[in-house]
Amino acid sequence: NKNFPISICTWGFVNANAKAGESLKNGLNALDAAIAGVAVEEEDIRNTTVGKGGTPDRKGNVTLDACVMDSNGDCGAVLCVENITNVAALAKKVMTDTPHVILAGKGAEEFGYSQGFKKENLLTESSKKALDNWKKTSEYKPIINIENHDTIGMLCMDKNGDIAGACSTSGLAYKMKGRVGDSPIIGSGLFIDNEVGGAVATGLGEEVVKTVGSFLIVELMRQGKTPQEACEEAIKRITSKGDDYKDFQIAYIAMNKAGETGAYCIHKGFAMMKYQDDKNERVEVDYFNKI
Ligand code: SD4
Repeated sequence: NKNFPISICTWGFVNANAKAGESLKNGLNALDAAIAGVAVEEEDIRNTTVGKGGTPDRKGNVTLDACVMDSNGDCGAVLCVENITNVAALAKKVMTDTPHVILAGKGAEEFGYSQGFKKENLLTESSKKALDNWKKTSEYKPIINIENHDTIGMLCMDKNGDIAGACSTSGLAYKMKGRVGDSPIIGSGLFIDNEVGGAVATGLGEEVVKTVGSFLIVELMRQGKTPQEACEEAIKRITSKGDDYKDFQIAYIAMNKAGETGAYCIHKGFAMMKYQDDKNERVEVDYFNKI
């Protein structure tokens, strides 16, 4: 099938998506390609919303959330992990090497070291300065489209047509200590059903969790909606609740079993990357708030 392989990811993460797309082209399976893709951003300290260099909580701790889901319906997640960069890979280890699906905090970290993950300082000097600056007002307000890149969520379809995904984030800047968002919550930040398709989310995690966004999108696709229609419906579930949506961004991307993709968000400024037919393209995504 000429449509395979395919890789899509949130925001303009060109290199991450190229890494996943090329890995798929070289025959890697969907799950490992997605993990390799998100690792590019986890390791890039210039990206202040994922992995090393991620923005800390208000106490100065960089705490990461990630999950993965495979085409056979297995999944793994790590919540609020410190000192380990490649948390999507760690989430896979939880899936493959423990009897559990989720590990949190110190337990996840210790498990990581036992699996050979390196202990690293994730807090950069510039993040420390930015935190000191933030403390002058301590105003907690999610910023719409942080530097036009944010949490990385990735969906891959490999040469066999199997779909898997990964999601990795440092969460919202200056969150409360211990806060966990949607990104490591299976069904909210990511969901895959290899018979139907997959979806991932980025944006204000609290609102994604309340509507179990990614699971919702996959179920809507199961009922016959295209990925685009399903993403639009999931955004409308949120925007129809009141006017609060004016102050936060949420974006979804989705892929179905036929290799069709879709994406939708609340506010202008979100893009997704799409690798298909050997091309890695940036796709500007349509949005709800047109005024
Ligand atoms: C979270 N969804 O922790 C993530 C972060 C994000 O725009 O995507 N921010 O809520």
